[in-house]
Amino acid sequence: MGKALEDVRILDFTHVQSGPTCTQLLAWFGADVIKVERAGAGDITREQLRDIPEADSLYFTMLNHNKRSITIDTKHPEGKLVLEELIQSCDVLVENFAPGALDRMGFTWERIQELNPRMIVASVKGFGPGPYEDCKVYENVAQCVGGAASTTGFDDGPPVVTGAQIGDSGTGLHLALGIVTALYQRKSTGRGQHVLAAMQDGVLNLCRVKLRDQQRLERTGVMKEYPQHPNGTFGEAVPRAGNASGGGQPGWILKCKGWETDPNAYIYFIAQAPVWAKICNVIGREEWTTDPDYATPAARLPHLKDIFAEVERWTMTKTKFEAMAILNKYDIPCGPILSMKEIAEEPSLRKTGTIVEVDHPVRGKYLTVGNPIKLSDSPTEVTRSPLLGEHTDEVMAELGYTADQIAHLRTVGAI
Ligand code: CAO
Repeated sequence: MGKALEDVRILDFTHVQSGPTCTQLLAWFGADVIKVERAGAGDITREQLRDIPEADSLYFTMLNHNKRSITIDTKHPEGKLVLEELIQSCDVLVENFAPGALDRMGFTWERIQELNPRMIVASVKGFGPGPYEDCKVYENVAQCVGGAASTTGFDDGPPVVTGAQIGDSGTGLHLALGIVTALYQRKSTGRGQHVLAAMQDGVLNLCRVKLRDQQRLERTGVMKEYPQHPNGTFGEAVPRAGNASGGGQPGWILKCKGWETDPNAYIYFIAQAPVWAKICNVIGREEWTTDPDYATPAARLPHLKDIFAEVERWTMTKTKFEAMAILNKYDIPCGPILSMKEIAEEPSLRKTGTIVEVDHPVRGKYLTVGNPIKLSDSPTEVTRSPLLGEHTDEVMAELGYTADQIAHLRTVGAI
């Protein structure tokens, strides 16, 4: 079976996490992704957080599957010529260098357009145009400036960053959508364009509901579904909501059997209005279905803490999986808090290719997260990440270089 993006060639100038997430996804959809790295060094993550000496780190391998690696010194005059040929033969250039780095290399938007007017240039930057556009940005900085940190954590504690890499991987996903959209538009215009995904914007997009709440707070002065209601106070800005649900159905994390020793013996429980009567039955509080203080969603809002405490008395008598099985029988939305160990060992995730075991010539077998997006006509086969410069000769030969020319470029340090 063919692949959705099999005609697309990508010049992958990305490093660390945000850019590589994007190009890995495009590679999984079938694009030929050629990763350009510096000889002798490569993407800095090859050696970061190493768990096996001399082997590419899991940080690198898990973000660079299905790609080819070519080494080029893009500041060497002869290296620049190779890069120019690659620009002429590719459809998309993806980069997440610090602001201005591509220009300093001599590859401005104008120069790239001169070389290949059909080229789509896609960039991740920390910030969009404005006062901070020249700043370098990493994941947690993006979470802080995009509204995630100020709205995560508990009201009586400091801002908290989340383990979900919404700044890096989240922005990589946004960029991938921008690239595919630009490729689609190129079909009618014949022209490339610049695609920018700023990490601050990507995080803010994922925190959209909090800007919703900011405006609700300004209008009404209170947010009745937040744990601060009815006993706490609200300030000028959306407060941290603990584990409250971001949607219209109240939810909270509750202890389950074994919580005293197992840090993940918890379940997320949603007091969804349509199944309120079933909830009352399951926990043995049938009278709440008719009690005017509990019978309607609005009446329940000031009592959410009591309600969750009562449900927790029930969940503490069950393991998280027992509670999940019982609650789902009654269509009551909930979810066990799964540890990474439990997720890694979950057979159904292996079956769908969401967790994949990959073999690597230096590190041996390891687990990775496969393509979370499943296309019925473009199935993903996850292949290992490339060794540094593994495909330099192959790609150079495709560009028409002879073995002697390749040897010369290697001798002068251009590749
Ligand atoms: N040959 C020669 N030089 C190369 C090269 C190659 N193949 N590849 C990269 N370089 C050079 C760049 O041209 C740049 O040189 P100058 O500073 O002289 O212009 C230099 O390597 C370093 O690039 P950088 O500034 O991007 O890297 P850094 O480690 O200093 O910063 C990061 C890293 C991530 C903070 C920065 O790239 C950034 O802000 N990127 C945009 C936002 C982003 O993606 N952040 C998330 C990263 S994932 O957590």
